[in-house]
Amino acid sequence: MEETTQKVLYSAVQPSGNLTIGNYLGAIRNWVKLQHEFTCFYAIADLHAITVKQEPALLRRRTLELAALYVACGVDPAACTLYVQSNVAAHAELTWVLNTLTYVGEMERMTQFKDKAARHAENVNMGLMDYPVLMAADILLYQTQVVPVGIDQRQHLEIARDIAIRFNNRYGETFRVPEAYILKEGAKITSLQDPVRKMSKSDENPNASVFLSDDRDTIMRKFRRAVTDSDDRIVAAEEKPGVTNLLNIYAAFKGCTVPEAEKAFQGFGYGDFKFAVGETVADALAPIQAEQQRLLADKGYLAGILKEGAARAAYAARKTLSKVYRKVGFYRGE
Ligand code: ATP
Ligand code: LTN
Repeated sequence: MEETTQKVLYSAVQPSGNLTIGNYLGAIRNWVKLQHEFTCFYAIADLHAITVKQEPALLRRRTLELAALYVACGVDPAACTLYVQSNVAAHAELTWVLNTLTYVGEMERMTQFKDKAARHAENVNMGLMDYPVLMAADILLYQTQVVPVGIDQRQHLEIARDIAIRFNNRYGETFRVPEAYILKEGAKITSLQDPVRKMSKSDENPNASVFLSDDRDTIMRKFRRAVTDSDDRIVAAEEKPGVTNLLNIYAAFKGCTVPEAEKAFQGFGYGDFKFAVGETVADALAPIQAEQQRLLADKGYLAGILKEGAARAAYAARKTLSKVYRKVGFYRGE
């Protein structure tokens, strides 16, 4: 990776479950397009993942699977910095400092916190509440300008900006204030069963989400069962969330616009439409799945990439962290 004046871009996904086509279209796929335009840091957010209960062996396995998936999707480890969040201590260290600039009340108001606290009522831990501050630390450590995420993360981005501005006001210019980068296509893929809700890796209904690991039969079955509505028009419209979602998915995988997708399905019935969307998705995922398996067979290669990524990330992060420690008045020896 060359040192240039390219803008810095940061993003991450949690290894907290099987990834869905929502994660792919909303996040990872865009990373690939952006990796040559920006200086990119792509992380596997395992510190975030443990804010809900994880099985340790599974977390470790999913971390490696996610690394393989990034690469299989086209993230080029030579063009960007790909690493595991917990391998860079600066994330936890900066979080502590930023915590002192963040108010309990504003964390309690975060939509994702409220949702997750309701879903995991038995485990509303401090980490769950602190999640946005850790995410702010991730972003701010690298002097990030651009953060490509799905629309559900917008509120977290706002908080990261607020914290950066607050720190800069109190201690002097230290952090760059990041911008969200939310692409229209794929920004919000919704559940196949309840198409007003986002498609989520942790949905209890197995038919609601299409996973990147699903085989062709499973994908076809899930699309066959996808909720549409009672008329038979294949158009995107607010009152037709199911059909709109399928059109969005189709357009995103085909690389066409939604109006083009509507045109392609003129005269189709819902059955044939859902079949065609399923085929498109299965065709797009097959090569990614094959490549992920190939990579997972070579653990040494993946370990090497992650080790090098962590070293590069740690170097960049340390620069910002040292500055922060100096600004807040920590004794640094002399
Ligand atoms: P969980 O449902 O377990 O909370 P998640 O599916 O939201 O997790 P994350 O790891 O939190 O997954 O998110 C990874 C990235 O995928 C984020 O950039 C997020 O905005 C994006 N993303 C998640 N779900 C969708 C979706 N349905 N549509 C578009 N983007 C999404
Ligand atoms: N919370 C994010 C994952 C994440 C992230 C980040 C995204 C952790 N750290 C920094 C962008 C920038 C999510 O998508 N659920």
